[in-house]
Amino acid sequence: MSQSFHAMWASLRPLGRSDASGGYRRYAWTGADADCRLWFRMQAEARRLDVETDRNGNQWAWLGDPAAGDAVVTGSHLDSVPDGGAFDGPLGVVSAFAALDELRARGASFKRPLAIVNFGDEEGARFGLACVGSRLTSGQLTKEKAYELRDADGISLPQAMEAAGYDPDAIGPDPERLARIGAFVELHVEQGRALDLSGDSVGIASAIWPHGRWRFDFRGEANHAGTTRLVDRHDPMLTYAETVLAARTEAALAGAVATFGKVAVEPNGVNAIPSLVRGWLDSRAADQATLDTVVTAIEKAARERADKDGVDLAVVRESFTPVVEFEHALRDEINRILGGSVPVLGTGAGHDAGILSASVPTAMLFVRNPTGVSHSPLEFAPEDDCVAGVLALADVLEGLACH
Ligand code: HGY
Ligand code: MN
Ligand code: MN
Repeated sequence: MSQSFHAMWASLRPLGRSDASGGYRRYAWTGADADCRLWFRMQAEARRLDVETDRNGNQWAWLGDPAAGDAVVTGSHLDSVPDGGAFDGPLGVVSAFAALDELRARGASFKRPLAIVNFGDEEGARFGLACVGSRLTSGQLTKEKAYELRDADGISLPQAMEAAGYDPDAIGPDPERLARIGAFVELHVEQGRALDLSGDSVGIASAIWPHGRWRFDFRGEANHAGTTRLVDRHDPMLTYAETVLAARTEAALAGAVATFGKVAVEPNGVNAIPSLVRGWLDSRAADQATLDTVVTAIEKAARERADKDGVDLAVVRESFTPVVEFEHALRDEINRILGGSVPVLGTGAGHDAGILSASVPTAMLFVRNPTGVSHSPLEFAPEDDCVAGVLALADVLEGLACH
């Protein structure tokens, strides 16, 4: 099995990789995305799996008849954040194929259909909304709302899908497909250091923190950077800067996290006071009340500073995922299959499993990430931990689908 893991890792590695940063730029409905989709199809066909792409662009590779129902599904996503790492998403997809190879080597016989899935647009790097593929399929994102999504160049999601050869008119909920799933298990690199600290290769997810993305539009007054007196300025960059600092203060006070990781400035000239500064806030907390408190406090600080600067502020929530508590029965069954002493840990990272958990029994396996670094070219998981993850996933799939 580790041979097939290596071979898949090597063939996937160059797709969508930036030579400049060493990170990945696999954005929804782009050429890199198409390359990854072709890679997925080739891996599935090489294993004699029936491959299909659903109405929302998610890819499914089936062993057995989906119509039989009660399928065990595993997989993750292949898209990335800008300059993301190699493991976030792909480790779950590669491990799924490698786990199937392992089960075939063991001579396992499947009593339930098995599927390996590649969910489209999990990171929302291009259109700003996380988990578009799984949200559409589970009915958590309507076709109307999906049609409103635009990328930085003003291209809409349906336009991008059409340009990639997909029919955007078909998108929408897929309850029949979800009804055929008995359990979904997503393996993912840990985006934290809990397993490194506990000394374990593999862990099981307990919950996902509630988290969201808010766009702050700070609208000021464009003017000359060299001739406009300071007292006469309505400079949105100052308001933005104050808001970024307030975000850190409020998150620290609440034991939450808040990040302004993306900013867009108009007209973005060195010698021009901006007319508009757009900042995107990502905030997460262990519970909803804390998250609400933090975001409310950040917005309050932003408005107070906006008043002082004579700047207009509009805040738009662009993405939101409520707290996810993974189903205990499946979680505990997986722990039993894996020997009963696997650490169970929460995470602040969102996943398709979190979205699907509202519709089907869902669980997650985490693989140790010694630095905890993610959403960075430096993201890394040691080979022996990756192999341990594949073997654990194979045990889980065997326990769920072969007995
Ligand atoms: O942002 C997240 O938590 C995930 O990586 N999409
Ligand atoms: Mn991610
Ligand atoms: Mn991910």
